[in-house]
Amino acid sequence: MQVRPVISLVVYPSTQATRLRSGLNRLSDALRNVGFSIADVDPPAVTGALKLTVSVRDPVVGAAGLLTELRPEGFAISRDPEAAEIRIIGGDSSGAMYGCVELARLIQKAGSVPNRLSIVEHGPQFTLRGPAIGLQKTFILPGRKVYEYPITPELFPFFYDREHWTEYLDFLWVNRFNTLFLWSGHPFSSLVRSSEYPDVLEVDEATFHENVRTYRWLADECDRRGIWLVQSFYSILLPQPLAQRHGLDTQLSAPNEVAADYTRNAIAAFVREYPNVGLMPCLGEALVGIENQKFWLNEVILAGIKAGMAAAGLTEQPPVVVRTHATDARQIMPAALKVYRNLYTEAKFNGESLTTWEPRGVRQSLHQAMSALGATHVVNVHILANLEPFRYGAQRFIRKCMQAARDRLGARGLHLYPLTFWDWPFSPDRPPLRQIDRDWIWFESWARYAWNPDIDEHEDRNYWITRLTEHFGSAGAAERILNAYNDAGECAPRLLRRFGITEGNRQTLSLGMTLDQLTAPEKYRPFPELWESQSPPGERLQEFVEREWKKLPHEGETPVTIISEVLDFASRAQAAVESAAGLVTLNRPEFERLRNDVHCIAAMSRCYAAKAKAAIAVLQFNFSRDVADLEQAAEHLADSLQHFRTLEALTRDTYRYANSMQTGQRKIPVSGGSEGKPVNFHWSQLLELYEQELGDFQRRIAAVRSGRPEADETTIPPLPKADFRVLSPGAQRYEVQIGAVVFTDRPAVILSLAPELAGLQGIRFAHGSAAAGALEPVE
Ligand code: ADA
Repeated sequence: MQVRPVISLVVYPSTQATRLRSGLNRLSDALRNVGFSIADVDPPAVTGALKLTVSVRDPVVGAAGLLTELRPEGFAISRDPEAAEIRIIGGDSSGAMYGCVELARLIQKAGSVPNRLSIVEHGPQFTLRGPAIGLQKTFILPGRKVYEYPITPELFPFFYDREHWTEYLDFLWVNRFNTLFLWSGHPFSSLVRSSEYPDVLEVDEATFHENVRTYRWLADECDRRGIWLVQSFYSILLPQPLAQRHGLDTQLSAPNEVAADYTRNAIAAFVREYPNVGLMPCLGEALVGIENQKFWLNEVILAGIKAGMAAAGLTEQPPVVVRTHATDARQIMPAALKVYRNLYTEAKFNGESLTTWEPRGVRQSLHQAMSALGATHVVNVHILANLEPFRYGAQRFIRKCMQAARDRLGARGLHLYPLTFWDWPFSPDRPPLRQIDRDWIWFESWARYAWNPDIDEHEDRNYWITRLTEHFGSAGAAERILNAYNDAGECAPRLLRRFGITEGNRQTLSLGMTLDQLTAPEKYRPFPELWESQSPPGERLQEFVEREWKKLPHEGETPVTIISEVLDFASRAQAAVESAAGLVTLNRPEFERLRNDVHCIAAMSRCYAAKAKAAIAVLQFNFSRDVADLEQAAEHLADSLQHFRTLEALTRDTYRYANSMQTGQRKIPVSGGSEGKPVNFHWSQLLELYEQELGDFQRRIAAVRSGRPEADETTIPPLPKADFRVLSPGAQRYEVQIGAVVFTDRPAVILSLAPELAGLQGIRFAHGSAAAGALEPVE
């Protein structure tokens, strides 16, 4: 008869925290899976049993030196070669839990208990590490405004899918994420009912009960894995039933008594209902004015939390993360810290894109000022408007970003968006994949470097090669794929920071830019922080050409250095992924998708490089007035279009969209459409625009050459802007620009534009009612 090996499990202290218990369960499962039976006795009752000692800071078990080295969440695992005892020591119960999870992972990977173990993880450098999940959609709901999405099974099936949550939370656990941020505009009317406002729910009764059950379950499941759930909300948002009853808008720019009383009660009820959940208020975008925001934080949000604590008998303050978005936390925090201790601050790392590991300028100062407040400061890697929709696994870039978050910004926390925020849990691929499958390397890289951004580079590279070998079957393929990920990942950050209009999701990088946006960005509300904060020092196109013309020296990055770097990275990435192709033995379909992405990034890079060259030639023409410059520009423009065609062909059947937020908020290269009617979200929808752009440009040159130049549009100034208010119900203001939707009830967009009109405000109304002679909607 075969004797099952026995593990004698000894735990100090024997009264175990929930998270340690769940770590032990996971470890026990792994041991059982490799054939062990578990006995909870000491000394081992069975001769020859392997002893496994798990302890939290226990001097009997941990050597004194080691104990002083282990910080919270840190752990050590040791086993002398072939010795009959394995020890796991945690710096705290989370640390002991992570030790168990790590040993379970090693056992699972090896298929047996390793004979020799010597692992010391002193503890993370970033104390708070968590991804975000949006309870938000790619589109705006009819009759609703931005961020207004009640939590229902129709809108968010994933919220109710416990199997998916379990898999996802286990994934976070293994990656040692200790926070999960849930984003919602106004979660309260889907999750709590206060006795003072029992009838303002925005979901039906059955959904409400299911929501409460699910949310409680989720908070408990998080807690079991040492993960702290944090709920975000915007200010001031009201439930529609309450707003309607009081004749108020659902989004308010200033407080009033009804809104304050309701919100205080809703937050108190939330704290009572879910005492272990943290809160993350966004004091803007609707609410404006520092005084208003201070009042709202202190007198409404924090007061609501304290009322909830009193009602629930809580003595420990739930954590509150204050975002610096549409507010200035430097002015908000001092007063708040006087009334509440457990506060964190949070600001975006590179805005709503990933552009540099050298953040500087005003944004760097803002982060530093917040770090100096004494509350833990968290960087938010927010929407990735320049990386969408492609895979991103440039661990080299990510590692430097985490070093920068610590050293240049003083942060000690990471709040990470998924690559496709507005469409969780799906990826943009056609057909959609799950983001946790597709983008495992995105999450794993950030988590790894949030734990320790200083891992030895050689050891680190080997780690990724091992991980990629697990995915693609051969070390040769893995090494080349890693190179491809790293090189491809250098392109989009450089392109946006040097040529872009904004780092915000007002721009989708991969859809390209018009020549006019490159040569005359001032017409498109450029956001200087992009190149003054979220980029190393350097020159924009106009500045570069002027210096060149005047023979002045250049400073920092220039369009020309970026063009050459990006082309070089793109070619290297393509060569690397192609050389991996013959070596891949596992997950072939995913490799093919990754391969296609690398080619997409290369086509996008070449498209930008050629267009930037065209822009340089056009800008040079402004000085030289030499038609040869325009002719050269036309050649580059034609080249750029060719690369866009390649990009379109590569994405036509492989992607559902380029960007996950498909609303009128998107302006560059063209508008995302009027509310509820997404347009221009796929390359195939933009091909015509770029073809027309080239045609127009060639016609202009022909006219110049023939001596009958069309009006030289570059010298025509836009008409002055007028101040006006839109009074007609149903009419909307919009920015007059190529791609803008001109009617509220038709998808027609502006295809070309007289320069006099660029940047003016237009009024959009319904075509149907206007044709019927009325501006107001006719039923
Ligand atoms: C911008 C962005 C939104 C959202 C917001 C925020 O307004 O366009 O999509 O991300 O920032 O909350 O930071």
